[in-house]
Amino acid sequence: MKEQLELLEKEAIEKIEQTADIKELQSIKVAYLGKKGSLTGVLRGMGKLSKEERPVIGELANSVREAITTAIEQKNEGLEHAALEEKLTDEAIDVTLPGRPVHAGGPHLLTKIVEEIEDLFIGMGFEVREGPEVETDYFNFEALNLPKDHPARDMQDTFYLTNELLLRTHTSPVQARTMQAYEDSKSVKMICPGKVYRRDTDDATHSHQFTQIEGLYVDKHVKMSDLKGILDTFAKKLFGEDREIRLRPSFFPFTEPSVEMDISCKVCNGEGCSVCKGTGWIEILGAGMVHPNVLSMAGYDPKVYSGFAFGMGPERIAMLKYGINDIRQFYTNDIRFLKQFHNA
Ligand code: 2U9
Repeated sequence: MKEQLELLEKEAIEKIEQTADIKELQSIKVAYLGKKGSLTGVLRGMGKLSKEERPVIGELANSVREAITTAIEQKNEGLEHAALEEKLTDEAIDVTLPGRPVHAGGPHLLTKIVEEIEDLFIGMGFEVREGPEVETDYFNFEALNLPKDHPARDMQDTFYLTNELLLRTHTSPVQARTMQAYEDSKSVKMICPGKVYRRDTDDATHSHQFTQIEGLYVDKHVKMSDLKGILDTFAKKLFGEDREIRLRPSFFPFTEPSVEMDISCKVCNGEGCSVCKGTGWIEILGAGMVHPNVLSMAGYDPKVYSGFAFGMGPERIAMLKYGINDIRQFYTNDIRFLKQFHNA
């Protein structure tokens, strides 16, 4: 039995050293030291030994168990350490490697243009107000001197939710609401950006939904020259100090007199080219002195109060500024188009 125990120890130690797998190591432990293990098997024969031999074999058996247990623990430690090393190398992060590019988004070009224009007018003392896109027929049309069945309504056809509710065709109702809200007629100096709707078929220059920024200044003694001053400052700040503006007579139901504002063409500096269709001028916005009907409907006495108003389309301004030839690109969310302006 002594030889058996020594052979068993030698054999166990060999197997322990050869194994490279923690699981296999576990099965070796069971195979040798387990309840049904070979060491236990040998020891079952202890009964046949003489009483002299029993303590000797008993001690040898314990030292064999010790030796095998120690060998298994050391091997296990070694294997766990090796596994950790491997894990550390596999998962080692080479901090010198460049990080994964984080694609930072950016404001949509339209948002940038609207905020740029807002900042210009805030700088001239205008407050920014917003209002509902679903409007009543009264505030979208009647309050703007467009009574029911007025032909000019056809130029601003829109989407109706009911006979009285519609998607606003301009942001003017916000100005009308603001004036109406003032019990005692107070001066109003505001701009109103926002989405507006027209029942138009989308093409390169028309979209059923687009953006507008309108402005209104109502107080005592507001004159056309005030409007011209504000518009000249706006144009020079947005398009460049070297740009000239010109006002051309026009018509809007809610302003009288009405004008279109042009700026001198940057490409040909006023000589005339394809961009300005040979005119040397590029139309930017419409404006005018607030129509007395609009003032009185809002509770302002047109003999005491006067005002000017203007309206522009940020898409058009962005298309001019960046040479964009199709208004639909603002809404089709093509990242190749949008990301061009992230750092613009
Ligand atoms: C009130 C009184 C008057 C707003 C104005 C324009 C001229 C104008 C166009 C710009 C681009 C429409 O989207 S567009 O084609 N708008 O030219 N808008 S005056 O006049 C007002 C507004 C509110 C109470």
